[in-house]
Amino acid sequence: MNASKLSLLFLVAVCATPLLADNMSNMQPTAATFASPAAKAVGVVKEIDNANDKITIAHEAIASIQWPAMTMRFKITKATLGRTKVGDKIAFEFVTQGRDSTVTSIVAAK
Ligand SMILES: [Cu+2]
Repeated sequence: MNASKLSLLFLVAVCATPLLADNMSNMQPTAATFASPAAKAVGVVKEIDNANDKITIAHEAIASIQWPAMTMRFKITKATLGRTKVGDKIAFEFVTQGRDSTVTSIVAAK
């Protein structure tokens, strides 16, 4: 078998693997399957709802996803929230899935 046949076989093997994985996971889509790519934004924390794992952020316009500035609620885990408190100015990343937007990271902003 020559080198080009070998590399073709390799290519076929690599391409087939994700298809198999997709079929296996069809019955139970994960969050990652439908989530948009992470968007970055800057805003001020208006409210933290610990009981419901939600945070309200007055965020600036987000050009990458064509969102205007607004105040809205995001889902957030306590681990991601960390020591964030009301009044903090933050730079954060989030993903949107259906009607839910979930904050995936937060750092203090100047
Ligand atoms: Cu918004």
